[in-house]
Amino acid sequence: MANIDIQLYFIMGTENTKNPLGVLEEVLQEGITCFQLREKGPHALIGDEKRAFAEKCQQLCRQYGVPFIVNDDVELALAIDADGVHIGQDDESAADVRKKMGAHKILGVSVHSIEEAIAAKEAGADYVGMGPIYPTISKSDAKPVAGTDKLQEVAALFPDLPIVGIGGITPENAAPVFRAGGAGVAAISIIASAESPKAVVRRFQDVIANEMQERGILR
Ligand code: TZP
Ligand code: MG
Repeated sequence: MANIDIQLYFIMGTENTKNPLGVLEEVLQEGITCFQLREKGPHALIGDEKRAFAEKCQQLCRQYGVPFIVNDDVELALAIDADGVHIGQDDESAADVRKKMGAHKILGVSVHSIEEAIAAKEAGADYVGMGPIYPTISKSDAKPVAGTDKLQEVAALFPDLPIVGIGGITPENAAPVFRAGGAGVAAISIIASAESPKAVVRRFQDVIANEMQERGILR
């Protein structure tokens, strides 16, 4: 099992912005705590091009000491020695992925219920993602909007399981995720398509600092 800071988790693929490497470097500089390469969509890179792009993202993440997670593609993650993998319920089973990745890589799993959270935990997930918390334009096959209720239930049952909320999250609506017991917020479009991604990251950081202060947690 690996320790991972999912407090401000940025997710992106080449379809989410015109200048993905520029955006990534800017938000790494500004202090995102985790990055996931989620290369999806009709014009998504595949094969060698995907690998080359992944390696560029990985290089940047290393430079800033931020974990580099690959969405879905366990083989790519293994081939380039990524820090971890994030999978959904329709991907390979979490237990199989844990076996392939070994004990020390990060494994994240998307869950939507207490049952799925229990299974992910038993399979060795380091954290789980829950959502969509709010309506999203970034996932065509997203489940119905869930709000923070389920996240709150799972957080109450498993206080040691880090949960990251995802889906339509902005600095303005992020606080309820932390108040429900979330360890972090994940975002794609509000950051990737912003005129100033770093300004959005700063606004997230203000909200997070405020929420941590209210809980007496100093960073
Ligand atoms: N899983 C649930 S919602 C979502 C994913 C990958 C998309 C989140 O993107 P955005 O743009 O932050 O709503
Ligand atoms: Mg998936």
